[in-house]
Amino acid sequence: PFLQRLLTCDTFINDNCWTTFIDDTPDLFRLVQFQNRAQRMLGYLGDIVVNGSQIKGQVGEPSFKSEIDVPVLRENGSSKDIDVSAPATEGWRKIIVEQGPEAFAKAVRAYPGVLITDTTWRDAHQSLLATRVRTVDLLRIAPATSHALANAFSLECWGGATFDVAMRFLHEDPWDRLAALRKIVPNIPFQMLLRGANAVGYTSYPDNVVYEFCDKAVKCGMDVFRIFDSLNYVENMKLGIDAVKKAGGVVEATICYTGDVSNPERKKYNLDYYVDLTQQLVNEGIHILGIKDMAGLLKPEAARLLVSTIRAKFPDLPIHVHTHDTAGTGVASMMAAAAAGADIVDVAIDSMSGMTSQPAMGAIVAGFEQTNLGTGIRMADVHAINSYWEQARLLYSCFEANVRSADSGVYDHEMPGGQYTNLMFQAQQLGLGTQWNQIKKAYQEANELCGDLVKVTPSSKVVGDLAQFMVSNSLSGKDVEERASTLSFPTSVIEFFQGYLGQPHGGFPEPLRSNIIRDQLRIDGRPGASLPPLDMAKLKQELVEKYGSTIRDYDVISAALYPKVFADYREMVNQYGDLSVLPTRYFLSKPEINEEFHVEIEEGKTLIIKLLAVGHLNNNGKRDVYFELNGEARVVGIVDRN
Ligand code: 3PY
Ligand code: ZN
Repeated sequence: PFLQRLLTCDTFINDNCWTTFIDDTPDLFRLVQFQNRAQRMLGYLGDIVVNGSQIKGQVGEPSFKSEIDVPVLRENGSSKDIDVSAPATEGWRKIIVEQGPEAFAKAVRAYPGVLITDTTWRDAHQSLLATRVRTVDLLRIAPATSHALANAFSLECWGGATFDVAMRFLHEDPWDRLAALRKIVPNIPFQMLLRGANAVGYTSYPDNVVYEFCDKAVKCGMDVFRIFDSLNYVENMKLGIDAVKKAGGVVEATICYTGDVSNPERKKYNLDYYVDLTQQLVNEGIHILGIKDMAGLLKPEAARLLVSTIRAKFPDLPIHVHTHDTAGTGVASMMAAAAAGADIVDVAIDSMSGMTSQPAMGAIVAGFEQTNLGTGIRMADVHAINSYWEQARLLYSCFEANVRSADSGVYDHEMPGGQYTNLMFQAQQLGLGTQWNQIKKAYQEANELCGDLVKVTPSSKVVGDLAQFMVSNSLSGKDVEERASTLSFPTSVIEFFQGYLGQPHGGFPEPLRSNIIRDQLRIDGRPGASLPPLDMAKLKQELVEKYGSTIRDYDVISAALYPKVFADYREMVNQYGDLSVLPTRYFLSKPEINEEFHVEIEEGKTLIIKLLAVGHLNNNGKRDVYFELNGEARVVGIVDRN
């Protein structure tokens, strides 16, 4: 009975007598801990059985119901399997580790072909599947990827929305993801998206938080930082650039592309604007220039003009181009960019590519074969890796936004790829789904009202919120202008006009700005400059008091960036344990009765679980859910919230 009490009572673990009990009986302690973790996991599974998945954004269940087959790679021209049990030894990361970022940039620039970045592990699923791909599914394909993409410039695997979504919706730790992937893929550089002074958040943070974040990201295994600002406001970017440099990372400072440089009528964001911006970034001592076409507006001719102009002025600067395939021009634009002198282009594995995601890896790799711009990637390997992602995409089908075709209307509304699917989903949630066309039109009008902005997280949210506000309240652009001083605008819109994101190119439109912010604060410089440093030591102490001595410096950064999200995440861990190890199918949907499945909770420790039965609703509003766990019967009482 004593042991039984221990098994079912989490809080008892904090009692002092428990500590001596641990010392006296270590084997029993490990057993109890194991049982405890197992019981908590059954709590999560029982909840799904009774109440269904609570993961935000999920509609229905995964349409893939079996184990994903992990592909086998074969040696060139033979049927011999490549052994992927150990990582590949060749790869571009060696140069970063052995010689540093400058030598790496030089070697990349000197490479005769074109290199690829695979975005499958970050932007592709952010743009197609609401960023919901879990660590466990990345880890399974990581060993083969280390070999198949050994000549890739980088794997984009972190940053952007992945950081908060991991904790907020997937209940897993973003740092653990990075470290685990790094262990399996030591040879290919890892790349992340850093939102300048906003780090991986949506607002400016105190400078010391950005420095700490970058330092820890490098220590955890990050190599290349694509640093941008949502208004191309260089003051915000300088902070990110300096932080990455101090941390020892590769600085890929990035200009966000909007407008159309191939159209002489579009004057605000013309070639001069981008060349001037590049010069300002080069002055900061960057390693690589990123061109971030977040909405897919870079038509092939525009790509040719932009890249060849920058190439001519900055012959030694490696250029890396990112696009989204929303209109369907992605492959053509990336090939035009490479022909004009870009060194690296972004692609996603075929089954995670196209539409709001990046152009298809297979199309681009094949497109460059037999040219002098080969990628060093074998088509057979692309196909092998793709077979995994074809299945994985079905596993995450319940997060599909159901974008089914290209949309060249993007040249008018200019929505970034990630936001396109997101807004479409939100429009449906708000009951505005039938008015999707109106939202797109309103988005265009909202952008014009804001003065024609660079639109990317978080400035894209401002335009999106304003567009939704206009549609919900049946307001035209003219109505907004005329009634601005009396309307209750969304907070994001007010804060943008106050200057909380930074200064937009060409300034704020007046009198709209004054009418919207009225007598509230105006910020005229870098918004984060006035924020006092965050006392990280104090925060750590508070976290240790709350969660115990296992708090790491990484957790302190998570809590500094996302206090509420981190607290909620820890609460989930406290209740259910480490959910990241649960296979995705059972994380998102209940098992069938009598279906047996395995969960490896740590190396060498596997739970064999079977759902046996679900009981009647009892007087406490609970149901008993019966499982078999490693051959023994277990029951968990679950509140029925239906
Ligand atoms: C992000 O900031 O998450 C983006 O993907 C912007 O394109
Ligand atoms: Zn993108």
